[in-house]
Amino acid sequence: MFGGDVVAAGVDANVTNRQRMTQTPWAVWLWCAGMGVLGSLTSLTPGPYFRSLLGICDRRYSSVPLESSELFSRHPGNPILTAASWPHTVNAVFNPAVTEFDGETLLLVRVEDRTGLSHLAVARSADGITDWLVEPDRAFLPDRESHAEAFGIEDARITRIADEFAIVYTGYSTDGPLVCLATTTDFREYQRHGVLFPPDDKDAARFPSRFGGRHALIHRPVSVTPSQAAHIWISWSPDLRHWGDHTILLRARKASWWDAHKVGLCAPPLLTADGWLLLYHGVHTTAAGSIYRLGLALLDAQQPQIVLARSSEWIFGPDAPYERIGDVDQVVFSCGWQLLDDGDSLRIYYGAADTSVCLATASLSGLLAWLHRHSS
Ligand code: BMA
Repeated sequence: MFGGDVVAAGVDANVTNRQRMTQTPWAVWLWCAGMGVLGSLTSLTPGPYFRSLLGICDRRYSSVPLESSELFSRHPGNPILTAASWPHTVNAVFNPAVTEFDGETLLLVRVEDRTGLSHLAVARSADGITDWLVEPDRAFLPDRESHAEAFGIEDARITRIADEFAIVYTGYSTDGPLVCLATTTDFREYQRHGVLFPPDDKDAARFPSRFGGRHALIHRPVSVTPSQAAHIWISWSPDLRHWGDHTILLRARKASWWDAHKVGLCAPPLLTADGWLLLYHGVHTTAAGSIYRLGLALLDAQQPQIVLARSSEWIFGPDAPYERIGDVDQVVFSCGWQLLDDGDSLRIYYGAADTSVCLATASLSGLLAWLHRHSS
């Protein structure tokens, strides 16, 4: 029912060449705890600069509303993958898609090399957290001779349908970003199915099931009139080639809202008892640049063009130093989540500051309860 987003776990089988994640040294945590005690006793807390470096130790400087901040737990080993995890020189690794493959967690990571162009690389882990095996020979590389992928491929979303994995990704064409589809069964051979939507369009994913025999795709075209409106749309197809009944699902809000400038789908829709849960990103533009944060929406299970709920507040935003500072500051951007066997534990894999791969966990029932209370 949940398509490719189910279940981690499984036992590792003689995996070599593991790229190990960087753990926060225990001494740092001890130091944070010590400074907290010392600070409350003597008011000699570290200044704001050190607090920002140690952002996870001091919630007073968090920009995330307290209640929302409690929904997600950042993994203490974040970032779980960095450019240094790769066996060859790359600039940044971020915005991974996720699925379960061969009993392991498989990430299709956006890798930006030192040309500036991106491709999608496979990283696998038995527990989905540590001991990642990066496999460059399984990478999905852009067809640089084609119009659609001339400047690389980016930001995949994976939907498992039976034994096949549908990969919807952004092709960076000579005329801007567009939506492409590929499939694979082994993450070694990739079959391209061409361009689904022309530029500018991205942030797309398939549903794992059909509706009345038709396929549905969520995507994010950008229109130039009356302004740069970047809303989330849903479109329909009998055959994955011919698309119609295009409808706006979620509009970017206006003015000072957290999701005023652009919105776009994050992970593929997740079927819950209450409907399809959407994780989406919203962009707020400030004098200092854009801030990318995450919010939730809920679609009707049978008629996903009907929006049942949409979060008024963001639920996850840049806070930790690795999210605030990087190649693109102030960005959390997710392309995949994974529901574990217990049916409630969610893992959200995300790119931090367009630089590294991170992990946060949440309770599905907690997210749904929060969404029902904070729907606008
Ligand atoms: C979006 C996408 C993402 C990127 C984000 C922040 O438009 O291109 O890949 O993470 O911007 O730079």
